[in-house]
Amino acid sequence: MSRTIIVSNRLPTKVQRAADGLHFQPSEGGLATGLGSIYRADGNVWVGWPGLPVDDPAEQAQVTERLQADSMAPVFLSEAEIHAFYEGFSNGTLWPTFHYFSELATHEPSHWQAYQAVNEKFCQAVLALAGPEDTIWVHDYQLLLLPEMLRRERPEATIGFFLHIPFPSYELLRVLPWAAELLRGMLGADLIGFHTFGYMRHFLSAVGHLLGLPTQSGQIETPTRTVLVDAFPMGIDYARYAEAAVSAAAQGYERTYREVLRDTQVILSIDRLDYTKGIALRLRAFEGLLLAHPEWIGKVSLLMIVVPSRDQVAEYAALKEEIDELVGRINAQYRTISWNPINYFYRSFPFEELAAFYHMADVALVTPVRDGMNLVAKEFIAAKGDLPGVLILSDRAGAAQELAEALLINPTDTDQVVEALHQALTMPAEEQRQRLQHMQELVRQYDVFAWTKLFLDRLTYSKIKQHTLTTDVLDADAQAQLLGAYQTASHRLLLFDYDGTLVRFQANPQRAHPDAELLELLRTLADNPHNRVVVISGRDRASLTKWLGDLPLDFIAEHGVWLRRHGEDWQLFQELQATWKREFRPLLEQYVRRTAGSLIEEKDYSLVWHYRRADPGLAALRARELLSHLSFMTANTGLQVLEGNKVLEIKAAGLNKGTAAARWLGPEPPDFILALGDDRTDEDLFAALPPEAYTIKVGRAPRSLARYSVPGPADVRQLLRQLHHADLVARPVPVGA
Ligand code: GDG
Repeated sequence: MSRTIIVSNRLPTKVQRAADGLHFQPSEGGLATGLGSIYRADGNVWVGWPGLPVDDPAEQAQVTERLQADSMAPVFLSEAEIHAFYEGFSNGTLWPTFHYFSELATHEPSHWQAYQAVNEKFCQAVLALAGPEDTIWVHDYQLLLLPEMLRRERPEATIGFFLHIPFPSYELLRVLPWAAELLRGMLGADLIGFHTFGYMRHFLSAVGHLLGLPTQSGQIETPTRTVLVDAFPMGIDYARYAEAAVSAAAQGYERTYREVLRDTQVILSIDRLDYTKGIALRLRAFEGLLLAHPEWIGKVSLLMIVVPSRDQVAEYAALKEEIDELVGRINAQYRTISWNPINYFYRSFPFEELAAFYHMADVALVTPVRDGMNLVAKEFIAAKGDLPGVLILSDRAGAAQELAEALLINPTDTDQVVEALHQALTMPAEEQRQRLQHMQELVRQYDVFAWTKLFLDRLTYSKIKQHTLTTDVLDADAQAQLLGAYQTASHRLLLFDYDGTLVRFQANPQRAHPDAELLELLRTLADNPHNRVVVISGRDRASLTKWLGDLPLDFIAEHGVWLRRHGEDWQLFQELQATWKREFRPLLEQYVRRTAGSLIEEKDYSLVWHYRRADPGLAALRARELLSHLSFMTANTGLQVLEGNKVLEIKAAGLNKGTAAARWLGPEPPDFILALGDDRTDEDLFAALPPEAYTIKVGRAPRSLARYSVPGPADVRQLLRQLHHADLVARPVPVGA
C-alpha cells in the first residue's frame, strides 16, 4: 500500500537533554498538528532532525527506537552540520534573503557545501524508507535541494514540496550565487506549493529568468516532466484553538490575569524572536499611541510574548538587546505604581495559557515586516469565539491576503499603526464582532486539514496529468495495429499538421514548400474514396493554397480560423472549445472555499466566479487577487478573463485546431482517425479526438496527449508510404457496397 512520507528539518517531537537523560516532548507547531492525523496513520512516517546533537551511537539507537514507535525517523546532525547547514546556510543565508533582508545574508561557500551534504543526508534517510509507490512531501527552506536529489534516485516518485516562508522577487534571489541550483533542487518535485499567489508568481518568474524554462499556466516544462506550481494558504486547527480558549484550564489562567490587569484593555503580541517580525517597530508604535493619545495611559497594556529563538546568532542577540532596551525605556517613562505599560515575557507558554491570552486580548497586534503566512493572526481569530476583538495585521504577512476584515497596516508606517491602535481600542463592539465573524467563517472552513487534503489531492492530480502526457513510441507492433485498423476501415479521417510534421522546419518558413514525393503521397492517399485527408496548420490560407491547393485535400488554416473543403471556398470557422475548464475549475474552487458566499457557474464554453453574495471587503480583495492569478494563468492560452458586475468570467478567446477538427467528426463519424502533429497547437487536436483515434506526436522525448510518438518528419513520411502500400495490397470494401 502506498504511504505518505513527510520530510521537514525538524520533527514534530522535540528531544531535550536533562540531567536524568533524554526527554521527548510533542512540538505544538501548526504543521505538526495539521499533519498529525496523517503521519500516524497507515504506516506513514515523518523524517526529520530531532532538534539536538546526538553523537553517541547508544543514544542514537534509543532516540530512533522511541521515535519509530511514534511513526518518526530521525536524521542525526553533528554540531558542525548544525552550525554550517542550519545556523549557517538555512538561517544565515536563505532566511534573510527570502524575507528581503539581503543585507544580513552571509554567502559562505562552506555553508553551501554543508547545505548540500545535509540535504543529501536527508535524501539517503528518505530513500531507506520510501517504496516506489510512496508519496513524499518535503517541507520548507532547509530542504530546497532534496526534491531533485530524490528525483535522481527515483525518477518515477511522487514528490510534493511546500515552502512556508515567502519566495522573494527574482531581483533578490539572483543575488545568491547558488540561486539556479536552488531552483533546480525545488523542480525535482511534481507539485510546488506556496502560501500566496504572489510568492508563486515570484518563483515562476525566477525559473523563467534563471533557468529559461517555459512557465505557462502555473506549469513548468522541465526537460523530463511538467511541474505544477500553486498557492495553498495554510490554515490552523481551528477547533483546537476555539475549544482550548474556553477550556477550564484556560479560564483559570484568564481569571488570574484579569485580577491583576483589572479593566485595562489588552493589546497582545506573540512572536518568535526574529528581525522579520517587526517587534521593535511594534514597541515604537505602542509608545506612539501613549504619546499621541495620552488618554490611554493607565487604560491599556501591551502583553508581549517573545519566544526565544536562534539567540546564538549575532543578529538575534542584537535584536533581543534592542527589544530589552525599548521595553525598559517605555516602562520606566510611563509606568505607575498600579499600571505597567508593557508586560514583556521572553519565554514560551503552555498551549492553554497561550489560548487564554488570545481569548482575553482586546486587540492582537501582528506587525511583521515580512511573514510567509503568520498563524498567530488566525489563532487569535479562532480563540475569540463570540467575544469582540480586533486584529491589526501587517499587509506584508501572507495572512493579509485572506483576512480582509482585519485593520491592515504597513508596519513601517508608525503613524498608521498608532492610528489603527486607536481605532481598534475605540471600535464599537458590534463592528468588532461582525469583522471577526467574517474572518472566523473563513479560517474555520479553510483549516489545516482542508489545506493538507487540498495539497495532497493536487499532488495526485499532477501525477495523473504527467501520465496522460506520456506517449508510447510507435513501435513495430503499434504500427502493425495501426495499419490493420486502417485497412479494415472504410470511412477514414487523416489529419496532418504541416510544418515539423509533413516537412522539416526551414530557417526561412517560405522555403518549407512540399517536395515531389510528398505531393505524390498526399495525392494518392486523398484520391482513395475511403479517405478524407485534412491538412491542419497554423499557416495562412495563401501558402496552403499555393503549395497544396491543387490536391484533393481539405484544409484548416491559421490554427482553426479558416477552413476549406475540397472543391469549396475558404470559410471562417465558428465554434468553441471547453476542455480548458478542467484545468481552471480547481483554482476557482479554491477561491470559493476561501471566500464564503461566492460560487462557480459553469457554462458550455466559460467558467464564471460570482461573488455578489460574499462579504464586500473580502470579495474585493479576492477578486483582485483572482483576476491577477487568472491573467497570469491564461497568458498565451487563447483564453480571456472578463471582469463583469461582481463576476469574473473565463472564456475561450479564440479557436484552435481541436475545435476546427471537430467539424470532420460528425454527423457520420469516421471509423478510423489518424492525427499527426508536432507542436503545442496540435495538443488541442489530440485532446479533441476520441480515445480510439491514432494520435501521433512528432518529436523526440515528447510530452503529449497523443497516444504515440515518432521521432521526426522522416518517420512520418515512412508511415505515409506504408499507408499507401496498405491500400495497394488490401482494398477495403468499396464505398456504398
Ligand atoms: C513559519 C513562517 C508561517 C508562539 N508562541 C508560543 C507558541 N507559539 C506558536 C504560535 C504559532 C507558531 O508558534 C508561530 O507560527 P507563525 O506562523 O506565526 O511563525 P513562524 O514560526 O515563523 O512559522 C510563517 C508558518 O511557518 C507556517 O507555514 O505562517 O510565516 O515564518 O502556531 O501559536 N506556542 C506555544 N507557546 C508559546 O509561547 N505553545
